Amino acid sequence: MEGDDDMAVEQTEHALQEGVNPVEIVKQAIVPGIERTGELWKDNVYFMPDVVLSTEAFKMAMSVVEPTLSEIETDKTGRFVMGVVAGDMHDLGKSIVIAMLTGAGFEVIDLGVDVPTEVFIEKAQSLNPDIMGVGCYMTTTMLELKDVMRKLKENGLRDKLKVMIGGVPTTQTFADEIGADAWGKDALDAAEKAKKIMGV
Ligand code: B12
Repeated sequence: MEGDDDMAVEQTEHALQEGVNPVEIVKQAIVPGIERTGELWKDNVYFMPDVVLSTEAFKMAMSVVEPTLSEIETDKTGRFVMGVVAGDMHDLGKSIVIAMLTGAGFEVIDLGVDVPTEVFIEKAQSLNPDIMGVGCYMTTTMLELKDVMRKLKENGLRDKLKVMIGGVPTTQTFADEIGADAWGKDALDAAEKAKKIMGV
């Protein structure tokens, strides 16, 4: 939370060496850490540089635990392709959602940030995901979500996958308006709804 990435790596390695279940490390330490950062940001205790430092520590800790997560998750819940809309570089929310989905047993393919609509379409075709997650973090990039939905339909892909959306300016009402299958309030909500979609 305090952005000490060396310590984040050391503590994660230490927990793994001690035999702590990697899913529990994500659920009980790494995710709560970044969620607390989000709360401190909301309460005006943390400023943007603090948030950026916390993210770096979050990512470093995740990089230690991720290889072990994919080793133990042999029985996948489903395939989830995730990306952030064009023009939007925010990736903290996406990283947390990916961590939670991985913990829930999904095979997650991360398309990254600033993803053009065409790439979402191309990946929907080539990767054949069960669910496509689209993140959007600014009011100025919300129209891109509509564009992704429209192009999925135009390319005959809409009935082949479920679409989940999320990010600060999005709401359930907006999700309904653009015809998304689900909206995730936070990472936990996202993982629960994704599991529900898969019937788990
Ligand atoms: C950190 C941050 C940054 C960092 C990003 C670092 C990074 N690696 O991501 C930096 C400093 C780089 C940054 C840059 C900018 N930012 Co900024 N940023 C933020 C800030 C403070 C926090 C966002 C965040 O990470 N929150 C914490 C995460 C954990 O929460 P979350 O994103 O909501 O995600 C949760 C849920 O939404 C959900 N979820 C998220 N994604 C998904 C996806 C799916 C599919 C589902 C189901 C659920 C889900 O689960 C997540 C976990 O619980 C917000 C303020 C705010 N209150 O949000 C502004 C904010 C988003 N930024 C803003 C702006 C304007 C910018 C800049 C344009 C600033 C500038 N002038 O340069 C640039 C944009 C660059 C670009 N093109 O994208 C504005 C957007 C305003 C608007 N129009 O809507 C905000 C709202 C700040 C403000 N009040 O003005 N930013």
